[in-house]
Amino acid sequence: MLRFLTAGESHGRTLTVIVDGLPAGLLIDGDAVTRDLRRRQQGYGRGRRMAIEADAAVVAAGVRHGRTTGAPVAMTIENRDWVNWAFTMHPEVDPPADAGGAHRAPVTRPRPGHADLAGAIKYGHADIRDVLERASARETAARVAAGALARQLLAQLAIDVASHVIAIGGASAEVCGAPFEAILALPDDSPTRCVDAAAAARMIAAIDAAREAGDTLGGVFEVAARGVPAGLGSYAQWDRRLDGRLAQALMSIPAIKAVSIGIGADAARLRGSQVHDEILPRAGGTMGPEPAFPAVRPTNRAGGLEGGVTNGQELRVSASMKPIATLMTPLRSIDLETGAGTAAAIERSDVCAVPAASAVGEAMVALVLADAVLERFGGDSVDELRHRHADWQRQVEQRFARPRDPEAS
Ligand code: EPS
Repeated sequence: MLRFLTAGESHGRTLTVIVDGLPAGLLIDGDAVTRDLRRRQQGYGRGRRMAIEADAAVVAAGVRHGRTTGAPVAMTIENRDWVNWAFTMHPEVDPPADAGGAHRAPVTRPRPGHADLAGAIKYGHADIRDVLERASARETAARVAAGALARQLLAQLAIDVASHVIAIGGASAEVCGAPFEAILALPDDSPTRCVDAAAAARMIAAIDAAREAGDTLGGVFEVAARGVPAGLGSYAQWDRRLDGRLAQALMSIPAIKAVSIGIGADAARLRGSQVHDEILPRAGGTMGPEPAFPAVRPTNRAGGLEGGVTNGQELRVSASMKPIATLMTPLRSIDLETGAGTAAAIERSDVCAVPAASAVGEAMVALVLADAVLERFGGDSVDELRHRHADWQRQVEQRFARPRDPEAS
């Protein structure tokens, strides 16, 4: 089982992440981890925090001479901004007055849409900073570091994960069908991560208009995975269905309000003949490219999952992100100290973070797929995992290599 835990606050000293269950012998590409982290910092409409941070992960455990040992991998990500918050975030009961940064007043005016009010009620906090520091989207940097390791494990089995943005506010691209290669070709510093240039221009205009109005925008991103073996997940038990596990992983990203598998909610208003992907014989019965399969599917509206199990098609899952909760033209709220009506607090923030969220979505999908691959094939070392995966592929080849003789018993 592959698990990960994160710790750390947005303006604390560091973020920390522990990834448990990686097989031994995986050569870790640190530059690739940094690349994933930097991609999360990109996106038109990101806030000024991104000019402060240059996210990179320092490996603190579980890796020796570049390779995983099978022990838990621990990584830390420095918050460069900590120096400006050291007094506010100091762990000591009486922080030294010269610890660093302003001596900030408690936050008492919850922002509608963030965890502020619910968190203050739940944990009994008088200062909402004790909520927002952990609820902040900053935590997703730790998930991206963990996801980068999962991505590198999946690459050992020729499984690739990529993402693109299909809508920001009312500006949307062709919803389904962006080819995987076109998604992969998006530059890391793409301002919108949208493969449709005309839609990307509309997205940027929508972000500019929202900024001008002191408002914010959300949108929709899709994560695609190629080379995913059939048979991951199971319909045998509710919590083993991979669609549910992927949905939970994506829903857990801050600000996500809906997840779709394949064509998602559109399937509810169409007929079966317009939704289900037919199964056609592969021409000549020969085995085609990965996955080794006798069948071809002319469509993939199911997004690579049927019955909670991968079917060998590309995985396509999308997530809908609500607009950022901090508005520069704040909405109405109350002051928790007095109960009086007032404007919500204003924290430094983004206007739009959908491209960043798509990078987080990739990480979460990679983590779920890596867990499902280890669950399906096992292996305490990467070599063992690779051999077991190759053996399964050979079995599928043998089983389907020739069209069955209808006369055969
Ligand atoms: C973010 C870090 C935060 C925010 C933003 C995204 O840093 P700071 O609070 O210092 O500006 O910029 O977080 C949110 C918009 C939010 O609502 O949590 C990040 O690292 O992604």
